[in-house]
Amino acid sequence: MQTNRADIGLVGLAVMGQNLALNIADHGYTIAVFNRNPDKTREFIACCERQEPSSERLIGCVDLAEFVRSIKRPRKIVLLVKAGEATDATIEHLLPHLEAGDIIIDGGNAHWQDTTRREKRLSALGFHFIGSGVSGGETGARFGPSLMPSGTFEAWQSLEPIWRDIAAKVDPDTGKPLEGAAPGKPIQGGIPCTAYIGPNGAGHYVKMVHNGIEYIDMQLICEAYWLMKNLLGMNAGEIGKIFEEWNQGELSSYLIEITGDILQQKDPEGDGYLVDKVLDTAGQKGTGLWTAANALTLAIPANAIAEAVYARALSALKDERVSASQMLDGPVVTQESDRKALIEAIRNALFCSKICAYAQGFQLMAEAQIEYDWQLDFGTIAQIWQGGCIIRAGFLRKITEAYHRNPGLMNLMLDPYFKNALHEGQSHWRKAVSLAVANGIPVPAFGSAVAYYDGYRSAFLPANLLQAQRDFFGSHTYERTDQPRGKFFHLDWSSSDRQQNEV
Ligand code: NBP
Repeated sequence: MQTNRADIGLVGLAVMGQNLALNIADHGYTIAVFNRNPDKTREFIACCERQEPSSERLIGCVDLAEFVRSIKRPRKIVLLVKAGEATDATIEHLLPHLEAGDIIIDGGNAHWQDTTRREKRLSALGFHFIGSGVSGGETGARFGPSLMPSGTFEAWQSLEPIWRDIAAKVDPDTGKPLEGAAPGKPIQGGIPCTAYIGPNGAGHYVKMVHNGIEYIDMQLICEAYWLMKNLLGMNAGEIGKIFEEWNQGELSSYLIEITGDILQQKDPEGDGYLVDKVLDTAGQKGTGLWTAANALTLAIPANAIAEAVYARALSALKDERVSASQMLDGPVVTQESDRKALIEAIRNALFCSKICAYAQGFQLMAEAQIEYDWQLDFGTIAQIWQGGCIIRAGFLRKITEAYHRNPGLMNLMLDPYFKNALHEGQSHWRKAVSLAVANGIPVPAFGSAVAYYDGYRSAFLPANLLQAQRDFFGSHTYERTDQPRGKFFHLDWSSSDRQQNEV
């Protein structure tokens, strides 16, 4: 084995690691690969030698010391192992073999606080640690993922050429993902969907918010489908065609595109459409939950994102729902006669709700950067998401433009483009939500998005009463509308003289 030959190393040869290694090799880099179970390494190398044009740039290692020695210094070692304990275990095994200045890059779905903890520990030992969100699943890893790296800027500069090469690319003129990559034939040119996000856990934080947005994007699409099915009696194939049409307009996105395909898929094992036979219980891996929990911690109203997590939880209560459906009554569903008008109302409900959901995600990141001492570039983050990842959409280019117009934008809904869209779409949006409620069709994400919009645009909310209640039972004090902010009062609500005191 010739030492110091590989440009980069990678540990973890499951689906993501194998595909990312091949992507890196396709871009002309020599890469050493290692897996805990050596048989996987041997199988991977043997398989690549049979069918991969870039296989000569792969160095399979079954010994960890030999793997580390094979990499040029300062070493760059990508981890794509199961997130959590496996990542810590892999780092511990690697440490005795590393030298000062070497860089570990965790591409797993780590919780951002774990990344911050690991970065702190490794930098104290003289190593660099980059946490890089990787989005796009297996195909993204192979032909261009969206990459969200953070750590020291020095370490990023060392990794940057490779990360920019392997990332998804978008057309600089249209913002559309450049497609057509094949084994040994990567995309040339275009804007790479990666950029330095910030220090310590910032990259994994942004990846977490991406996943939270992915949850709500998917839930909103499901609610649009459910309304067309229940209020218009359309079958899956017909609804799939509507999604195909929507994919030509402002809703154009990967998720709308695959929804059109999914809905038109016939059941390969019988009559009708496959989606009608898929059991209505959705799983989750936790990143949506992390986003919602962090929003609660930071007191940011990301209610639509949280609703998407709850919607999956409710879907999982299948047996309870089946029982309850026999016991709890609701209204009789009245089908709408004006199909064209309702479809347009649902399209607007989807678009307006999507604006609110993204506004919530970006507002959460805006608060996080203050709380965790980062400086996030929101226009760039939206650009990184334009290609490679699951939420890729034309819509994200509008977000990039909004933050370029006004880097200090307080809320996405206040940008002229999005404000206009909300103003134009809101009567349809309200109609769709009202019809859903009147007919007993659950639309938690549409409903919470419209409540967010109405709450955010309200100069007054009933929190006056709420704060008075808090003062009544807990002496929590209140401010007065006719006094300057910061002056607090308390009333002894239950005593006979009810004196108000400034506190
Ligand atoms: P998995 O998440 O299924 O992890 C399997 C890999 O982890 C194998 O290489 C396995 O080695 C290794 N591993 C385990 Br398990 N425990 C280990 C330990 N204690 N020490 C060393 N290695 C250990 O693989 P994946 O689906 O390819 O995902 C890899 C990472 O990328 C994960 O963090 C995942 O969350 C993230 N991610 C996945 C996707 C996706 O679409 N799948 C997308 C984006 C990010 P072994 O072969 O010896 O058991």
